[in-house]
Amino acid sequence: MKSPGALVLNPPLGRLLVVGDIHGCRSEFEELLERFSPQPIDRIVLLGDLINRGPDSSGVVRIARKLGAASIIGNHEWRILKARAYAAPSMLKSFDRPTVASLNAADWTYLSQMALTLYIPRWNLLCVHGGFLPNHPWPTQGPETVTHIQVVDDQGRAARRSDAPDAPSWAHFWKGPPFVLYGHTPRPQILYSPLAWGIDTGCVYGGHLTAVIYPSREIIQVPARRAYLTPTPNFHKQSDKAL
Ligand SMILES: [Mn+2]
Repeated sequence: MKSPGALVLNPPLGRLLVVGDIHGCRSEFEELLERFSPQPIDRIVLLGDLINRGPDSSGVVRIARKLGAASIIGNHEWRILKARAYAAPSMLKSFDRPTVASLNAADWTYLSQMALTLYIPRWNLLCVHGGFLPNHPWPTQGPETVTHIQVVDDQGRAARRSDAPDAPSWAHFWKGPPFVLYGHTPRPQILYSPLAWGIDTGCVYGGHLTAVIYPSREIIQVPARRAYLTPTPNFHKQSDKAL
């Protein structure tokens, strides 16, 4: 299957809103948009995992389409796109099935156009769903790495936090440039590293939906209406501290 493309953009004339993992939390996403109040010269970027786990995946995708938001591909979108491309429903997880059933043709087109990375050189800003393996040039890293990486294990490999709970976040090793905004690793608070901010604050687990506005770097956070899912034990664990 063809890898999603790397997007390089000029800064918008107005503001850029970069939104963390929404996971079907449509009401919280709508409240965030109300607070941001998008103007025609603004641009919206979603950091992937728009779908699954929460109450209204297709509703979130439809808002994203209507807004003309640029979306970065998350591991959830990558998996359902692969299952569709290979006509292999066995690749789906159980919670993918209601999502897949709810998507129309235009939704699939939107998902298939999601970018692997979004880079704005003039702002030295790079957006990605999961992150990057340190000590490898970021533009050469493919979807399996950048949509999945959470931590770096003691062999220097990309790993899930659940497989290596004491391993440091990839962001701990990130030396830039550029500065990275990422999601995928849910934590109760934003993880501020010197050159990377992790803004998945676990809305679907009852945390917050977080966004960063550029160039002001103002933060908007909307509390979850409720916990749609019980958090994993690692959610509240703060082993992956900033430098
Ligand atoms: Mn993810």
